[in-house]
Amino acid sequence: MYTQALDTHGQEPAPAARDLSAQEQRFQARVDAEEKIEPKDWMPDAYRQTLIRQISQHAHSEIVGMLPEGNWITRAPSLRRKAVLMAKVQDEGGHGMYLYSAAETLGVSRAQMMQQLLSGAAKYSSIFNYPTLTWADIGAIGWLVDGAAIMNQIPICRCSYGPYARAMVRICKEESFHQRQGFEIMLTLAHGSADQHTMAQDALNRWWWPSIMMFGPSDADSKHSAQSMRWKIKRFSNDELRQKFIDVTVPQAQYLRLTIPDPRLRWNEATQHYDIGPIDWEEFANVLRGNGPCNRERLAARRAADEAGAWVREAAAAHAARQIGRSPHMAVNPQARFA
Ligand code: BYC
Repeated sequence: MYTQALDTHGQEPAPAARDLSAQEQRFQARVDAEEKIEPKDWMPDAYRQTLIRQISQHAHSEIVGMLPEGNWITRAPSLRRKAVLMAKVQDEGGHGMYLYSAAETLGVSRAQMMQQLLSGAAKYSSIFNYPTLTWADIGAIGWLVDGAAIMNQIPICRCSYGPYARAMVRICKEESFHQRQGFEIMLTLAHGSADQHTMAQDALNRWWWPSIMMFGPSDADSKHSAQSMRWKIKRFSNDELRQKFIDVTVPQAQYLRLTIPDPRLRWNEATQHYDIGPIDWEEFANVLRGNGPCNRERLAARRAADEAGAWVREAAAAHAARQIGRSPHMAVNPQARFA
């Protein structure tokens, strides 16, 4: 349902060949020929920096994304729900680890990335700055947020950079399970008692627009899309993926007998897509500026976890140093975070 065929329309024309050095032209030819770029291959510095930016933001999103759902592990309504949610949150942590590892192959250290997150300099997905107020929010996150994530991430399995593409294959399989568990929670609630149905509708009301915004600014305002599509880091524009998500999700909401909170939502016979009402880009910008409902809480939680875990990293580094017969003080490795 979420799989997408290769489609390159919407790409801007490539810059004139004379604007690229011979080395850049050879690089672009490899990308155009669908060859994978590997860590030791030559690559333009801007390609490297774009990947570091996107992959590290993606990794941070997975790690911060553990917080809103982790909030419900102790309050899950049954042992089965608790076990499933714990597994899902653990998966997100694993995704963060694969992605930090993929970014490290580009020459950035995990310590640098972590410092950027904890200082507030790095971005992570806007969606995780919203609170999880009821159990139905866990259903809505799985259904909508993981659904949106799959839509965005399936094309990244064909990203030109090998380590990122390979990491995404496994991540997408797990995200697919996450989406189904969320939909199943929503199905149970929406077809349950009147109160449960109301709770499911309330969660949809609060998570719909933030999920739509997850895909990023509209194409007209997306500063990185054109170049990232030329380099085949991105395969579809933000608006194309957003539309695919809407088209897939509206019938799912109908099946759930829930109402999408958009009075202007209409099936457009001419385009064969759903039209939606205006997106509140001011809200999106505000969340990106750090002023969403939970931005401060999320960073505070990550900082507290980093401080609380310092002794574990030090102990792991000391143990590793002893294993290789060196002084622990010489071998304390700041990159050993999460070791
Ligand atoms: N939130 O030129 P644009 C998950 C930023 S994890 C915050 O379109 P690009 C999950 C963008 O970074 C979900 N910032 O950029 C986890 C850029 O800022 P800078 C995360 C956003 O990179 C746990 C600026 O706006 N998924 O799903 O071409 C549990 C201009 O945007 C957002 C990924 O990271 C946003 N929503 O396209 C459950 C996927 N959108 O760097 C689920 C990989 C945009 O210039 N990333 N910005 O300061 C991507 O596909 C792309 O980076 C994006 C943005 C589509 C997100």
